[in-house]
Amino acid sequence: MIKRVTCLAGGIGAAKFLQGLVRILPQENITIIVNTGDDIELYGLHISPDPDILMYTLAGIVNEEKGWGIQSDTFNCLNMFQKYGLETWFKLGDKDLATHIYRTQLLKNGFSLGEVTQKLCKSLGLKVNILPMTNGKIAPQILTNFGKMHFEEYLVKRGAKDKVLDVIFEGAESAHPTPGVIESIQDASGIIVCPSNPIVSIGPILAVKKIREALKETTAKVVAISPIVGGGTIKGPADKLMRGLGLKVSAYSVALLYRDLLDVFILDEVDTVEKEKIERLGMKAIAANTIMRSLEDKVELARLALDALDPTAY
Ligand code: FO1
Repeated sequence: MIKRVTCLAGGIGAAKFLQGLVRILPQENITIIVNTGDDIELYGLHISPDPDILMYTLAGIVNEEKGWGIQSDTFNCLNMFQKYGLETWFKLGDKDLATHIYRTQLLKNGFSLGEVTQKLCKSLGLKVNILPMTNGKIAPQILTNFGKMHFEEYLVKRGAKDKVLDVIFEGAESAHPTPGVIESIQDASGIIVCPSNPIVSIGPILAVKKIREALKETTAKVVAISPIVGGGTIKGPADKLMRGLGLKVSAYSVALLYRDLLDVFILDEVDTVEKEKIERLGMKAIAANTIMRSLEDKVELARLALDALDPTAY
């Protein structure tokens, strides 16, 4: 069995998958390179949606219904902001705000985003190694018929209703991987690309040149799980973004985006017809249930990914 894995992750889809993975592997053996492209500054605070979604989920405190935020949180601070006439479209709960205040304070005191994330994880009792993809800034800008905007503005403030024309990765050229990221790819016995948005979650991670290079060079097997099922998304705007970029919304399109990196691609059983076409891209394709409704589904999918990474398995 695979011993040490490194995962590439966005928010909600990845968090569900990782809930299964931590039931199989010791947390200490898992490194997660997480997207920080959704990071946003609001009220002078540094918000890191994807790292927080992973942290809260794995710590068992996430609002399960939404997939983000903290369970039973209150919104007193946000209500007060509203009284002061501030914009409150991004729903930050009181407990969640504590994370952002502490993160911002640590960043101000000279800690890097990677160090801050480590501190937060430790305080929440986590032993997984969550590494922001970069300590720098890569903010994908969504170019729409309404203008260019931050991803959260496109998704939350404007409800993903604008026509997407392009996605621009500002800052990607000059971004460096967070210390430990490249080593985690080189030392892993297998790499998993979680079922996350390929454009704005995995896209920004792969836009960091050295990360993409390390993934190409690693001798460990790389498996990806399709976030696209039956020509649509389970959650989030991946379909709209893919369409905006001129891509067909299919598991095949996701495999095509990752083709230079992958050994194995897991697609949903409803998309079995795409299997052969995907294998012609030069990777093994496995059709299985990828919808994670229960904990058993999550564990089963994680086990399938681990088995697919095991070089002794085939
Ligand atoms: N998503 C929403 O749809 N509405 C929100 O108001 C919202 C607030 C929020 C606050 C903290 C956080 O960590 C995540 C939050 N999200 C919210 C989720 C987030 O917008 C996206 O799902 C991720 O950025 C995509 O992975």
